[in-house]
Amino acid sequence: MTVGSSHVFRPFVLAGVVAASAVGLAACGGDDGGSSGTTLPADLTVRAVDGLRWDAESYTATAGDVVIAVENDSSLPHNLHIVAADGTELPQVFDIPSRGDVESGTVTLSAGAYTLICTIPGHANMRSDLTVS
Ligand SMILES: [Cu+2]
Repeated sequence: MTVGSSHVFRPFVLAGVVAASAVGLAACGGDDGGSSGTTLPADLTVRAVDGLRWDAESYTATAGDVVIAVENDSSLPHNLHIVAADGTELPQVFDIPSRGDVESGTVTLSAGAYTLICTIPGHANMRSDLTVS
């Protein structure tokens, strides 16, 4: 019986020392509790008011990192979505479920025209312009 020449070589490659696991945890914690302060250091404040509307029909901001504070000064829950002129919706969404809620965050905006909307059913009237320059 002839066994074929099936020499299996398993070359061991001694690759240097495996680097120890250096896992860097980047923890970003930045939730501010409901501080009862009134004035937030925001570049742009958008307020939902009774009558299913934002407190202004148009807003302006300066291109770059824009700190936006969204306040609920109405009796209904709202959210704020930012839609660019080409219809693209920015990933940041501000939820303000009840009166007195304020949610703030930083959004990087380039110059252009945007629309601020609330996507809650029946709130289609909540549309305001945001001009970034
Ligand atoms: Cu709404």
